[in-house]
Order: sequence, then C-alpha cells, then structure tokens
Amino acid sequence: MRLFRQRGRDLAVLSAVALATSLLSGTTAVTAAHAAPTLPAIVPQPVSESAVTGSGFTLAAGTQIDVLSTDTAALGVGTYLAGLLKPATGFTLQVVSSTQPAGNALVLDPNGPATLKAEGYTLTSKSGGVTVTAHGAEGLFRGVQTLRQLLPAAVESPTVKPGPWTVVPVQISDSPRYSYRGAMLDVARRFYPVAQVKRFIDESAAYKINTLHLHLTDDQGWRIAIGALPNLTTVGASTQTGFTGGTSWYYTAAEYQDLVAYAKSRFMTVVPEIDGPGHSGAALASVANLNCNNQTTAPYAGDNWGFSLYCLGDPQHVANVSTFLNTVISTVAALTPGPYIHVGGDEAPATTTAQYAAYVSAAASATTAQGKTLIGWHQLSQGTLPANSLLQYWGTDIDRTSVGAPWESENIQQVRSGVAQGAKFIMSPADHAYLDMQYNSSTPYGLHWAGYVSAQKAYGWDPTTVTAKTDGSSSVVPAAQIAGVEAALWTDNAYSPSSSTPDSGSQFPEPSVYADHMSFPRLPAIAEIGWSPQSTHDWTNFSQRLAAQGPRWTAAGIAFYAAPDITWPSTPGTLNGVHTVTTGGQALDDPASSTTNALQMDTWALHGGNNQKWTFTQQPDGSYTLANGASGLCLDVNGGSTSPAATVIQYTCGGGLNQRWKAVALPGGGYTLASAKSGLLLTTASAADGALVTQQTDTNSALQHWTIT
Ligand code: TNX
Repeated sequence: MRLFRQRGRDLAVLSAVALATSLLSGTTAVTAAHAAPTLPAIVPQPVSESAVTGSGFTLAAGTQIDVLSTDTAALGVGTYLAGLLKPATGFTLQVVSSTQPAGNALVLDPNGPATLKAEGYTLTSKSGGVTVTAHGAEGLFRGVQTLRQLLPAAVESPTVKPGPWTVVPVQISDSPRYSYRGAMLDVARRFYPVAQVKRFIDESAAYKINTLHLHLTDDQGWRIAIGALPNLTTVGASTQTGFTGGTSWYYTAAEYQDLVAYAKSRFMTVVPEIDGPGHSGAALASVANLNCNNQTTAPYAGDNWGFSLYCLGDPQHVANVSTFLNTVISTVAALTPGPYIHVGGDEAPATTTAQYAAYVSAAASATTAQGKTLIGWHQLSQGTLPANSLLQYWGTDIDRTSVGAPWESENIQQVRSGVAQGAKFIMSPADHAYLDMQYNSSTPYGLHWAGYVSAQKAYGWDPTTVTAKTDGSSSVVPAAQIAGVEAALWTDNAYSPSSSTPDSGSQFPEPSVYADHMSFPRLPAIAEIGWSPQSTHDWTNFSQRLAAQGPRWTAAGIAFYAAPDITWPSTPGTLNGVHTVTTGGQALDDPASSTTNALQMDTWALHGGNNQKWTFTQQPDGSYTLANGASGLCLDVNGGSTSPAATVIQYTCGGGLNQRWKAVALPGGGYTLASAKSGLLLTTASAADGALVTQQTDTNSALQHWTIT
C-alpha cells in the first residue's frame, strides 16, 4: 500500500474549494470572452494579435527563408524552420542570408529592437509574405513556433500532404510573462531513451517551453554515467519501476551531451537533478559509504517512496556524502552548459534539522564550486541557501487554505523560509502542474494523491496566487520572487493499472506514449500559464484554442488524451484518403462490387478488395463523403431519410447532406459515423457476413463503432 503524500487525505475538501473557484472564474470568463472568430487559435496566447485582411501568404516550392543576418544561430533557426516544413509540404525551402528582405518569402529578422529582449518577437503575415522580427535568434525561434500554428494542422505530418500551405494573415506582438518555463521528465523511475527525450523536447518547444528539467536520480535508478563512480550505472541503473536487469538504462556522458546540444538547438536549457538526501536509493545501492553501516542496499524496482536517506548522522558520513556530491556534481556540471544544478531535497524521511542542513550545505557548496546556481524543491529552504537560489514549489490548494492560519502547513512554512532567504520560485503546484496525476478516475496511468487534474484544472491557476490565501490576498511568495512555472512529468506509476504496485499483470506503455498521454493537452496549459499575460486567461477561450491543437497532434502522431472537458473538433485531423471501415473485423462493403445505384451496403469479413475501400473527402462543414473503390458511388442515406432504420445505400455522388458523414472519435479509439442530415449513426445489423447497413440512433453498440484504417 502506498502512503499518501502530505495531507493527501484532505482531498475531498480541496476539490470542493477548487471546483467552486473554477466555477466562479468560469462565469467571469464568459463575459470576458474576447476571441474574434477570425483570429487563429494560438497556444500560448500571444500578448497582442490583430486580424489582417487579405488571403494570406501561400508557400510554394520556390519560397525562400530569408534570414537578415549572417549570425549562425539566426541562420540555424532558418534551417530549423525549413526542416519543420519539409516533411508535410515536400518543399526543400532555400535558407538564404541576405541584407534586404525579399518579397514572397518567410523573412527572419534578428535585428529587432532590444526592447523585444531575448524571447520577444513580432510576426506579420500578409499575402506578400511573412516576417518574424526578434532581437536575436531565440526570439526568432519562439516566433517560428507561432508561425507553425498559422499553417494548416497537416503541416505537422511526417509525410507529404496536399496543402495548400497558406499562412493565416495576422499581426502579432509577443513576449513571455516569465523567463523560466520548464518541463520536467522523470527518467529515473522510467528510463527514456535519448530519442524519446528528444521527442519530448520537440513537443515542449512547440509550446515555447524553454527549460528541460531531467530528474536523473531516484530510488529506482541512476541515469547518468559518472566516470569515477562506475557502480552508479552498473548497479544503480539496473532497475526501473517494474523492471530489473538493465545494462544500459542510463545516459553516457556523450549521450547526455548530445541531449543538451539538441535541447540548445531548440533554445532549451537543461537542468540536471541529482536528488537527495532522500529519493537516493540508487546511490545507496551503488556506493557503500553513503550508508550508515557502509553496506550497499539492494537495487529497487518498486513504486514506493520515502524510505531512502544518505547517512548524515556522524561527521565521517557527512564527509562521505560531501565527497560523493562533489564528484557527481562536478562531473554533471562539466557536461551542462546551463547555469543550474537541481539538488532535490524533497521528501527526506525523518532527519534532524542539523542532518538536513548538512545535506543542503554539502549540495550547495558542490554546486557553487562549479559556478552553478542552486535549485531545489521547496523543502531545501530548511537549510542555508546560497544567493540567487531557486526553489521549486509543489504544494497544493490544501496548502493555500492554511496560509496565515495557526495551522499553516509545513510546505507554506518552508516557502516562507525560502522567501526570507531571497530565493526565487518555480511554481509546480501538484494539483495543477503535475502531469503524472490522472485526469479523472478512468484514465489509465499515474496517481491522484493531489487529486485528479483535468485540462481545466491544469489551466486554472495563477503563479501569483498559488501561495496566496484562497481569496487571492497575502501571497506568501511576492510576485517579484516568482521565476516562472514548470510542468512535472513523474513516472513512478507510468503503467496501468497504476493504483497497484507493478507486477506481471501491469501494462507498461512506451515511455513516449505515457508522456504524450499525460502531457497533451495539459503541458500546453502550463506553458500558457508561464507565457501569456494573466489578463488573457480565459478558460472558454483557451479550451477552444486548445481543441484546435488536437488535429495538429494527430497529424504529428502525438498520442494525446482527448480530455472530456475540451470540445475537440469532430475529427482530430483529416481523414482524407482511402480507408477501410471495419467493426469487429467486418468491413463496410459494396456487395459483390456492384455498380447498381441505390443498392444497400453490407458488412463482410475484411479482405481488402476495392469494394471495401472508401475514399474519404472532407467537406467544408468538416464531414466526409465516402466513395466506394469498386463502384465510385457514394455512401448515402436512402431518400435523405431522418428516421432510424432507413437503409444506407450507394448512390451517384452529389454532395448532398445525406451523403455526408461526421466522424466522431471515440475516447477508446475508433469512430462513430453520423449522417450529417439525420445525425443517426452508421450501423450494421450483426457480425455475420452480408449483414445490412442502416442508420440508427446511438446505442453505444459495437456495431456502430468503426475502425478507420
Ligand atoms: C512527489 S513532490 C514527488 C515525486 C513523485 C511524485 C508523484 C516531489 C518533489 N516529489 O518523488 O514522483 O510526487 O506524483
């Protein structure tokens, strides 16, 4: 049985408070809704945006990417943009360095005013071309992420799509609310191979995340090679939650450097975390003198926490820990160009104040000796922090309810101590920003100690009030001490069913599948909290912009969760093309490849013949016509009937409403196909060969659930 995290038991109260708060803000949001329908759906919401009349600029094979600089970083953004556009458009766009902006081009101008700072940009899109202006390469890169979202969703496809590739005409001026916008990946409990970390980097960069925090060590594994301490990887990397016997579940120095370089090419800083003095099981299993009895523990593959601790009980062991941290942190710091080292500090099992302080002092001096800035979880404030430290706050709305009360929570007290020491804060409130929380009780992976975190909950908070009283006053962390936000993807329960300890019955998705499911749509919500001004926050408006990302994720192959609090477009992505349409292996079929008009369609065991192939063509209303591969006739509700049980036939294609079908994705995969005329569902009579097809009311029957491949 897993223990609750601090005060997890009070959850029901918390949820009630949070619900009331979000309902309230929802009401305000409706009146404040401000999206003009013509504006494109961009996440995170830009600071200012205005529609530009005209048809918009259409990319062609000869379109140039014109970089108004000779700076390699700026030219690199041009090359990156060409690389982004190539797979779906099929165009190999030329990147040229020039002094004069050409017409009919994608212009990247890094010579904008210094007032744009590192990440700000302006973007002008009109029929004669698109210009992104920034003060340097990083701002260009952020602007390019916006430009992506001005193109059709299919631009995210890894294979060539038809286009046209028209950029929505718009004028944007944008810059971030916070300079620290992180995403954390726990590669310790579940190891992410290099390619899957790169995928996570790309997915995060698309939403202007600029920091990748790698949780590299925990009880279940040590994931970075330290040359002087080979056991950390031969022993410490041999387990993951639910797995034993690994030999390469870690990053070599070269692999880590490759990751850091890849992140840098996406203008992302890597923050390595070496967790301690708790969450240190993998180190204790590898290095004997970190244990009080000087004997290593066994490597651990379970899902528990809160049981491991460096020995800090006597001067000799404090010295051992300090030597260990100096070795590890100097090695990691040498491989990390970014300014930060994260030294954990969370959930240490009972230590005396002096012992905990000894850890902080050892970790801090190992970090500052390398010229790096210290980051720790907010508990780290129990020790003495060096100047300019950052603390990462992970408390919940339960902590908020205690602010200023005589029973103020430990988390809030620790935050106060951090504030008093001058630390800045990265806000990762677990009940909003922990991506490992289940969305609701029926989602397969993760935990719910901080409650269920729906898309709306992930969006429903503000860094400046997350440590305030529930009425929004008396924020414990003053606005000036907020560095930014971070979404945290833990992986201690990255399997299904996640409620139990892992065993032979557990289902482990690929790490990237787990990451996609947990991060989309919530990571973009946190990204918007970190980027967009508070004044733009509006759930109704955001949920519409977020819904518009669904087709992009589908095109990109991101296995997102179609969260029920978002009204997704009726089909996530376009189904244009030739498909078979099956239910339980029985395919929608033109009997004997007949070319007879008005013949009723049936279902038959899938054999893949032309009479079981259907060409889907999306219509302006989002619905599809389906033309049969043998007859060329279209799937049609006989006589345009709106009654249940009307027959579904093939008929000369005419594009009428009774030949249009709305594909609605089902939460568990597959689709229903509803007649655009009647709203009734395409239904087959049975699983038998030759079963006849009709339209029927939705009974949630398997005979109405179609797989479209
Ligand atoms: C708490 S809060 C942790 C992690 C777990 C996570 C699971 C904090 C800094 N630590 O060790 O993975 O909860 O949700």
